[in-house]
Amino acid sequence: MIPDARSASGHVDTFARQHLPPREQWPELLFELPELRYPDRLNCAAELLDHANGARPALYGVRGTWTYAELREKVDRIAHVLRGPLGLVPGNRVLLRGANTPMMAAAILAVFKAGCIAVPTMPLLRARELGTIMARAQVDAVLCAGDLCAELDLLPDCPRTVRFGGDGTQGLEALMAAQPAAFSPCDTAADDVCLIGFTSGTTGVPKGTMHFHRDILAICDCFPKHTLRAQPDDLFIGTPPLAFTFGLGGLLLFPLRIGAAGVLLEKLTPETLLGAIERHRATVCFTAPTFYRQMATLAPRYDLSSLARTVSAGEALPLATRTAWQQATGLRMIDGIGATEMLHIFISAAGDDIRPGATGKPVPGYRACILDDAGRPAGPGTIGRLAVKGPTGCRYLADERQKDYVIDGWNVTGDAYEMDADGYFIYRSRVDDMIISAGYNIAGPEVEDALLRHPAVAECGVIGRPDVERGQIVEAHVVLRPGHEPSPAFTAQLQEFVKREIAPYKYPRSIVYAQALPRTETGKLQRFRLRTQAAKDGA
Ligand code: 3UK
Repeated sequence: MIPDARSASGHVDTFARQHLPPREQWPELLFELPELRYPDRLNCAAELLDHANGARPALYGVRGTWTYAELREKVDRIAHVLRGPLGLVPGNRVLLRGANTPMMAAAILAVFKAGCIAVPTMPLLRARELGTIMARAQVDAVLCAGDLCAELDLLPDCPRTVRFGGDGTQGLEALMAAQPAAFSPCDTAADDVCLIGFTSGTTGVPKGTMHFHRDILAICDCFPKHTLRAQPDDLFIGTPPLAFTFGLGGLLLFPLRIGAAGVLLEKLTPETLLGAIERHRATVCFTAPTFYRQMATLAPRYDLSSLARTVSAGEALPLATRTAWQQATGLRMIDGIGATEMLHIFISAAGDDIRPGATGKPVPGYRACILDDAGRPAGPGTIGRLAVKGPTGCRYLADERQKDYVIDGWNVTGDAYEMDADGYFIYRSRVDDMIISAGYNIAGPEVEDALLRHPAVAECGVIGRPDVERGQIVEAHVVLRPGHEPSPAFTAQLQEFVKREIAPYKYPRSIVYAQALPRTETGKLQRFRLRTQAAKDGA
């Protein structure tokens, strides 16, 4: 299809097309790879489910396994519930709330198949945050896991809500039982919106990113196909919530696209994830760098021989964590940078292409460059803003911030990166997190990486603390491993250690000890919370 042409929408409710940014504010889209030339009419859930071998396993959960035939039947019955008893029409928004379970996955796919728009939300969100999302996406109905309904009850005008995950005698399961087992997919356009993914929003009002049916397939046909190179007999496992596009892709869409299977488990810890890998004999794991760091220490107690590939994303992978993981498991980590705006990973490397210290190269289907201060593409060796384009890209739901993310057709992610002479992209820091101390630019992650090489350091986060003399000073927030105690002498020892690892002017002049670091549900360190704390302490 011609990327700019729009075939007739399958939506009856035209909310999505009305709230897309104006076309001139979209990023440029690339469909150069032959596998990205999708037909004009496309329903991604039908593509993922309706051609599969029904006898093969699709999803594993604590309550058992669903084959592709079983998953498809659940999805079809839920789609009937949405369009029948719930009275929804194509284009309506359905908010989904639940932990990672096969039923949550089926509900998301059913929304796609019914031609509605899924608005998945993280389990830890509170009523106020849910209310904001409901208002922004003008949600028409809610599907909520029974154990997470309390927050919704606090909302004065929550749309019609159906609960799922009970004993099957009430709620969604009871409605499903009364519906036909097969649903013919809504005839949607490839560029009809099917997903509004809200950013985990470290600051400000969350942004809704709008994605099309073809985007769902495009992410499956880029990173997993060309970089991960997963196969039908792979078994995917990991922690990111399905409401985070890292998890939606890695644990659900990617396996389904190739007829493989995914394990969906809730409330995973490093220990229970390791146990689940061993029990299920999982082959592909998706999680955040901090999880791998903690798992590396525990790995010798588990049989992880089934694991063939592990993917790290969500934040920068410290070299120390890459090394620890490889020493513990023999596996070379596939680091990949993705973003909710881009839907999934767009720079990565696997196997012999991995260069420790670099994220990798643009995933086939994507292009990337570094923009200098003047906004022009810079050559190797310049630290600047990372810019990317590909088949997917940023389209915020009615949001002024579209103009900040898309510049001259490039998606500008807010990350400071550098490209080397071989075209590898090296992460430095978030643009806003760059520390400027006495005129020096210091990237916090580099100091973190040095600290993480000290055997007593479990976790750390490095920020700039306001300072009269130097503007900012480097401050490290450190969690020690069991058996180590903070003391002034130990602080001096850590500082000396860093000075030996990296240029001495980068050493943390202040070290604060903590029991844990503030993180989002997606595993990201909340540096702004460390900074507010530093500002408070200073006042
Ligand atoms: C940071 C990384 C360095 C980076 C995501 C994979 O994280 C995801 O989406 P978000 O919208 O955040 C995007 C931002 O997170 N980041 C992510 N991965 C890396 N920084 N190295 C990495 N490997 O600042 C980026 O701009 O929450 C990740 C797939 C889907 C996703 N949504």
